[in-house]
Amino acid sequence: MSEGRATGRVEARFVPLTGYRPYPDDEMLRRAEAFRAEMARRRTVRQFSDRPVPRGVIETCLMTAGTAPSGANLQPWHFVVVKDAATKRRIRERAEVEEREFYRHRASREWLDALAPLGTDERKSFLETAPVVIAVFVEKYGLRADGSRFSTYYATESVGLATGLLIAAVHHAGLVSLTHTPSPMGFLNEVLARPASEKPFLLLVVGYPAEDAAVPDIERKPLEEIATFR
Ligand code: IYR
Repeated sequence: MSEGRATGRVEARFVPLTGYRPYPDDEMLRRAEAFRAEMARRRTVRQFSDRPVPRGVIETCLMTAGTAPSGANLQPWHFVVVKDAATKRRIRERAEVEEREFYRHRASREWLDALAPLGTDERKSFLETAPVVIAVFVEKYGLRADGSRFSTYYATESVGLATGLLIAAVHHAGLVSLTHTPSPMGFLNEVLARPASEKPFLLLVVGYPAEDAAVPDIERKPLEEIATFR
């Protein structure tokens, strides 16, 4: 008898790994390089066109995000896709209140110095101009239909991974994005009617770049600086 504790434990079930595709070394290297080059073209953009984006593209990119690995496969993420002008305006208004505080009082001199090369400030007009603002939430704990709670694990890490895939998917599809983290952003629960079990993670602003979009002249660290081999 090995019933274990009375947890209602579900047995692991396995299926063959049918999705894996092996490549010869030279092809692997070509693929790795092609993907590196594709991702290296991605830039965070702060000036958006108001041109609408196809709904199916956003839906498909969200499904890509949903393929991320997660703690105990609990997939502790929720994405609210905001296109409605009035809701975007409310998010902008609330975000700018916090950002004004941040830039004028809360941020340390060191923090403002670190941000200086990016040219950011308290004005967040992109929250209204861009056609889509995706609010990403972390399920700090799960809620069953009867209102009882269950634990999630590595929830923040999991949502970080999903958001990375979302950013890559949006770029790959031919759109640009901006990760925006108004601080604090608890107001998003109120504006978007999300439960207290969910904590805002970030806003991903998505759309086409404005005609005259410009990006900071900054560089990525070389491999030797970001990796150690031993
Ligand atoms: N949340 C502010 C400040 C800000 C902070 C970091 I760290 C950035 O990389 C960029 C901005 C804002 O969004 O402007």
